[in-house]
Amino acid sequence: MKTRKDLGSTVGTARTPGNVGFTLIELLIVISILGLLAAVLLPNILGVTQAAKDTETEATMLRLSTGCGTFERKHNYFPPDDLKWPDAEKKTPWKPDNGQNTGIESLVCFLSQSRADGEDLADLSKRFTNTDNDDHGVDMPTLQRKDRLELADAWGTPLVYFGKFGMAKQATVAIAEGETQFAKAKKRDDGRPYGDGKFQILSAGRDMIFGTDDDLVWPKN
Ligand SMILES: [Ca+2]
Ligand SMILES: [Ca+2]
Ligand SMILES: [Ca+2]
Repeated sequence: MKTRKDLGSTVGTARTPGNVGFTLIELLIVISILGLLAAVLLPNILGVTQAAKDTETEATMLRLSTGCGTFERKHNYFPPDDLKWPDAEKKTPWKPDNGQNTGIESLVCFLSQSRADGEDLADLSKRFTNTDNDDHGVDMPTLQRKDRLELADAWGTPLVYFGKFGMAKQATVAIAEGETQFAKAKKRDDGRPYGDGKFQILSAGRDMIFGTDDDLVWPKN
């Protein structure tokens, strides 16, 4: 049986200067390998996450696009982007807008303006936001709330909706409370806007800045 003195001398032997040096080298090698692995794998992992957000955003756009189609079949025009019925005689019960996020607010509003034939956008509820903090002044029938909601992409930036006649306009987007950006309809190679003659839904994409290459657009032609 080893005495306390024997044990002490064994530990002392393990910590000779040579052994400590070797352990440090091993540690450095392990750290280098881990660093290398992180450098190789991290961009892939982040890339997959970003690609998933692209897909999620396009799914939201497709959902809204389907709503636009349903609306068009009933009214013979796509939802307006200015919170006004195209028929000037037709009065709206809601307040005029503050000039921010107007297009996407208008889309949400028109898709949910009628309990009888409106779209239930409840499946998109986690994408609802109100970065410009405004309200309709009246309840939206299918949503049953007054706040003037817009829909955000998977990065939390409000989407932009351009109607048929609004493609040349510059939209003001409240990307967060008190912080705005300007957005213009994305154009195809032939110079015409995507969704020409119909509507366009635009996301600022991964960099959360409008007008850059990673912007996502619907429809895709
Ligand atoms: Ca607004
Ligand atoms: Ca709003
Ligand atoms: Ca962008």
